[in-house]
Amino acid sequence: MNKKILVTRSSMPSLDEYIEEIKDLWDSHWLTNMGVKHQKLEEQLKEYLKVKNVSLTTNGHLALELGIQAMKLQGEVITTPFTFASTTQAIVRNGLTPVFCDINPDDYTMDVTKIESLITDKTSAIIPVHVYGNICNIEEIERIASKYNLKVIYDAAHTFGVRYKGKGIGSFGDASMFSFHATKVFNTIEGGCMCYQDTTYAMELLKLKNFGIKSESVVDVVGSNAKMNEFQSAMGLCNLRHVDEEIQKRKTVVERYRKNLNEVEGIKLSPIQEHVESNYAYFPIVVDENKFGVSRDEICERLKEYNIFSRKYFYPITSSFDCFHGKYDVHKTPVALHISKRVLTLPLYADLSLDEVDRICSIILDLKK
Ligand code: T4K
Repeated sequence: MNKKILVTRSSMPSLDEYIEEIKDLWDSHWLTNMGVKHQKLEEQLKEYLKVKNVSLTTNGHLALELGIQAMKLQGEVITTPFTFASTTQAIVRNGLTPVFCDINPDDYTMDVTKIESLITDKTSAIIPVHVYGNICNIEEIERIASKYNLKVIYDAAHTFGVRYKGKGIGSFGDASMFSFHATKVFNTIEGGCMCYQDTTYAMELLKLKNFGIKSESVVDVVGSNAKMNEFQSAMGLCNLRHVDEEIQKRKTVVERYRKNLNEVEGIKLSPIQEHVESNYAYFPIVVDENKFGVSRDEICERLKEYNIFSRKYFYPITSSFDCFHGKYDVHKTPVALHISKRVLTLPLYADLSLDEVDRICSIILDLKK
């Protein structure tokens, strides 16, 4: 049997490098609660991500939940159902109503032409998603948000290190959440952060991620526990030293996929966006069964026969999840519904060899009718 190839594989520093990084934790016995490594990683990330403020969290999801709380959002939030469970659940778990905007069929981000018609007097914010590393139409979202006085929090889980017109992608909107999960371009095992423009959120986020504690004797908000610990931060400090090299390697893998699958009838690739320095986070293909001859599901199953595990990110769309008990009409976002039934993300990680990419592509191309 061929070696198992999963959709991704965590980037890791050498064991020696990690051990070196965590050694001083045995001297200090300081393991969590915003320790030295946590502070150092926040500083380094500010610089790397080209953002004003960074607040580290246990994971990306909690960053999003706490970001929503810090901004005291209320009522309705315009978002997209073509995302990971986290985005929609962060909104719902905060007692807010998600209002689903469709996506555009080219890059799968929020269709900005549909936002204004969804705004009501209850709308407090827009939470768009930079999906797969494709960035949203930032300028138009900014225009709409300022016209209607709405907050914007980007789910930037997929866009670590992405730059737009030379600026860090996390410097747009009021805030952006990055995920540092094991499956992401940059990981802290689990982890994440909220980047934000307005420095007054600093204290709020600090309190929210630490039980609302303002000082030893004052607890003035109902908080959570979402602190990144020192071992996670140490992993981040190590991985950050190598992330540029990792992104370069991913680029080579993506270019090989593009070379092999470009202009295959019935297979659509993500666009190369203008003014964007990509991080090559995911490699989605959208399969048109009528033109390609077999469906997305058949490709996924055939790859499995070869021990290759692609994934249907993002299927089903979040608005159709059982936990929402049919509350949302999935037909109001027909493009998201359509793409979710046809999209397949192919294996992608820095050390995926070009031979393996060629093999994956030839298994797919052999299916073409
Ligand atoms: N917003 C968006 C748009 C997101 O995509 C995500 C996370 C979030 C918000 C929330 O951020 P976090 O709170 O997670 O920081 C995975 C990840 O768990 C999840 O973080 C990620 N999105 C999502 C797209 O993918 P699963 O359920 O597909 O994970 P799993 O366990 O099936 O792993 C996928 C593959 O990754 C495995 O086949 C192999 C590889 N892997 C996995 C793990 C756990 C590794 O190489 N190492 C590992 O430790 O959700």
